[in-house]
Amino acid sequence: MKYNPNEIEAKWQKHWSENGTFQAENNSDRPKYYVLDMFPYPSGAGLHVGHPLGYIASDIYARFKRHKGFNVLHPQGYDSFGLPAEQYAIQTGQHPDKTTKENIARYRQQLDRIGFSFDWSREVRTSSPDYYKWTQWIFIQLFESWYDKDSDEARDIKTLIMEFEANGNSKVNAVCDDSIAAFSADDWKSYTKEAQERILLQYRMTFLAETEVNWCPGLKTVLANDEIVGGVSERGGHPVVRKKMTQWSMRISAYAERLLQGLDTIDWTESLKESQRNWIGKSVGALVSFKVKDSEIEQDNVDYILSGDETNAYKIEVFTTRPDTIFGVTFMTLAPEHDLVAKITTPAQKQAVEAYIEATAKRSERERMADVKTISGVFTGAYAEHPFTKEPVPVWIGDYVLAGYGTGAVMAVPCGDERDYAFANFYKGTEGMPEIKNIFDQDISENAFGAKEGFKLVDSDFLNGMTYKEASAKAIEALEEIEQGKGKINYRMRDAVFSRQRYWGEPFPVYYVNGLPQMIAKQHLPIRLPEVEKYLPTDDGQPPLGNANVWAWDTLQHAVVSNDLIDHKTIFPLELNTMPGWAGSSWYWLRYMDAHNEDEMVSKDAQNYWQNVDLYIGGSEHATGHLLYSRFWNKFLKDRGYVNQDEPFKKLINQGMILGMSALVYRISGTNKYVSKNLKNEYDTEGLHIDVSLVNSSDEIDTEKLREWQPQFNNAEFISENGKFYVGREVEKMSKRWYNVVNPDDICNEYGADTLRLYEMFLGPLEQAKPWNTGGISGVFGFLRKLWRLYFDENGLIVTSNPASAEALKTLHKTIKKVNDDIEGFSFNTSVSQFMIAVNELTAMKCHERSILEPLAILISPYAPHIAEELWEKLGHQMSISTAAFPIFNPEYLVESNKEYPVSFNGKMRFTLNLPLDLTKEQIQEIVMNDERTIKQLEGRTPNKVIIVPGKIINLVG
Ligand code: ANZ
Repeated sequence: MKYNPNEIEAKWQKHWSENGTFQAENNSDRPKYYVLDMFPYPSGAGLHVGHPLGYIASDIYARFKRHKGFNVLHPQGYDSFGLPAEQYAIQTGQHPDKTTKENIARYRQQLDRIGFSFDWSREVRTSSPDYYKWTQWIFIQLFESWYDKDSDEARDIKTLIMEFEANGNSKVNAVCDDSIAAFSADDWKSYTKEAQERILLQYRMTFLAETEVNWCPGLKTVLANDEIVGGVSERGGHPVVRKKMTQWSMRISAYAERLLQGLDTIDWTESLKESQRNWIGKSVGALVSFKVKDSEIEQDNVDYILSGDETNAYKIEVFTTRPDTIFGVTFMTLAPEHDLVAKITTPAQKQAVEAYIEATAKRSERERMADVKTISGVFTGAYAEHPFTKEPVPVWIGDYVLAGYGTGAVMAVPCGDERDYAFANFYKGTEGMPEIKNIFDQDISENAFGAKEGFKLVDSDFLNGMTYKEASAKAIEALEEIEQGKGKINYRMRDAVFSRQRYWGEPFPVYYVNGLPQMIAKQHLPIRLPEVEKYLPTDDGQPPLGNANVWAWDTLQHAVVSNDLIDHKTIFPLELNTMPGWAGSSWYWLRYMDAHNEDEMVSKDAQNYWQNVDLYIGGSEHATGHLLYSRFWNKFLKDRGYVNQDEPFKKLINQGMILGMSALVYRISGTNKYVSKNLKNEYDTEGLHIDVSLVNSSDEIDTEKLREWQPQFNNAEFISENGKFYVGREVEKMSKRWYNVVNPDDICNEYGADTLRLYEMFLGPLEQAKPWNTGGISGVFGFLRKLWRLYFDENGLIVTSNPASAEALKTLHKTIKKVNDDIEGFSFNTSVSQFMIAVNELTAMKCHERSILEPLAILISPYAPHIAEELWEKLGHQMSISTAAFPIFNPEYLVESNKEYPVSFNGKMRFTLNLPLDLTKEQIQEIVMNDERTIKQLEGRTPNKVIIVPGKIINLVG
């Protein structure tokens, strides 16, 4: 019987699907194990061999855990809202729902061919109304919540309203908008409903705010920071500018500290945790207030009055991580966008300041952060007052200060901060730039900045002689005393903008009454995406949903109705933005637990049983986007009692990228002549990518096929070497653009999915990036054929029930131990080598014993499940091999009973002798002396001495 992968694989894929073999149970006495993959975005290009790498690893682990007796949840679905489908729709007019469904069908076919043990009965699609109903519901929960800093959790907004009714807002310690005016209980009760709504909006976990956003004119949408790379949009590479817009935002900043602390409780790589820590960016320091000299505050600018201060002067508040350097303040710098700039600039400086502001508005925040070298700014003409010395401190504006960080203003200490130093030096000698104050007992040069442990303070009044830590604490104390400062922890992470000007995303369950947002009740969800004629924004700049004609909410019928009916009495306009790509992926792991529940996002029972994800495998590109947002929503849902675990993903592994092996032909510049690779240095050439499928395993191409491939080669001239034409190879990202994409379907057709799975693992350690090299694949295929031949010959099964030899048992148990340890340690590539060794050894032993070959099939089944099922069935089993227990390692079989002794004569090894280990020295000596080879070596002599170290050596001397 021959190994025929195509037949076997189709048979078992059908069997698994028809029998629901991998369906997880929500009620089980077995322990649970939840293995999750990052679900794919179903793009039009389909899968290439890089995509399934992580899925194969997680599938091996899931199958392994089933063998170990766990009830395994290993689901799959689609992250199916997103920009590419929308852009395709804009270009072709096809509804994104249609193309998305087609892409999903193709993905499903490709995934099925690889033999994954997914529980497809739980499939989710973020773009399906049954699913986004719950995304909308979560949004409503966020709207109905506020963050209480005292209990450090999100709470029902009703509790806040009760507090307002009882005590006003004076005792409320919330994460909320800045500068909310104080009000009493009586004030609150006297406010109109509308005024109350406006106040509440400043406290809600999701809120409408005029924010400065990254606006991408090319894509006509707002982008999140992590969607911008190098100042341009990640998709399409369009420029991004800053713009003020009213947007939905999420108060993720409320969770900054908990997101940071939670990292210590989960099993993720240090590098991943570090990127989250950096993103959250915790800074411990102080807020310090400086009064602006000779400034008279205007009546409507009460926000800027120092609390408890009667002087009526504007104040500049700064955030500093180095309060110890307060006596080193040489000047101050405000961000050009700072509200105070217009108020304090002197008439003489007005023109220069305005010109500068206009120039900087063109540069994006990203550019400004990255740009340490170009220092530029302008003096405002105003002076602040030093809180202790009362000396005047000139106030500048400069674009190295970011409006969105801290307070958007800094106290500039050139002796302690590199940028302040560069700035002071650049403007040295100009109006408003004093001499640099050095407050350290060391010389300051460009290389000596920062919190140097050894530095002591001088010229710093009550801080003299102290080091940085002591002085910081002392300075904060002193500032608190004069009510001009306090300790403050700052986080770099900003609240997350949640509105997108796109069509293909979740609609908000929101309508507007007098400009105030209202939520649609849960029982009327989902609010389905409306039909539109065009997927582009409207001509007057509204988002694409502005094109919809039926997009108004009838509060009596509880239905979406025609816009013509809007009367602002009972029928109101609906929100035109949609949710961002991360909305649907921030909770999908919960839905898999209870995918068909129509009444709840996930039932309590399902949550209690499945808890959270035990193992999550996916790409490292999601380190700060998806993985932070998911942790945020999970913590929020926990606060509100919908989930019971603090962290969604206990263990996380990033698979490395599989790179493509591009193929290049070399064209002589300015001609249509091409030269074989080794001749290219003789000419001035340029490399052109060609399709890797045209190249054979020796890097040779058939030039006739190349001519047919693309018209530019039709009439080309090829200069070959020795009648052969070779291409160059380069390792690059796998991409259609480089024609280096390998389709898993092709590998499955030629060798089968089991070979593909083994080979992807065999390429190298899971977490490393590695090039795809089709060359090695036939070796893996050969291995599977060899495995097959342990069980079958031409006539059929050759498995015997004879007892196994000690050697065969040793090979088996070595393999059990290795594979078990490898899978537990996620070292899948080394298991594949062990399988090859084992099969070679067993073949050499001619081992066909059932007691060896049955456990061997189980060992291999997580990696090559189809062949394993077939062997298992042919061995006479009725149940799927996935129900078989993982073989148990018995160390006794590894204990050596014999030793291959080296036998030496005067120190020279002449032959070896295999003897049982339990012989005495005397017994060994007797056997050695009687061995024919010894007699021959001694030629009749008697050795002076026979040295025997049992278990080690035999040496005859003399
Ligand atoms: C005085 C000082 C003296 C500072 C010194 C540093 C060294 P991190 O760690 O990133 O939080 N800063 C504050 N707000 C800023 C803004 N909006 N744009 C640019 N820079 C800003 O850094 C905090 C430090 O960065 C603050 O401490 C402030 O400069 C500056 F020897 O204040 B420091």
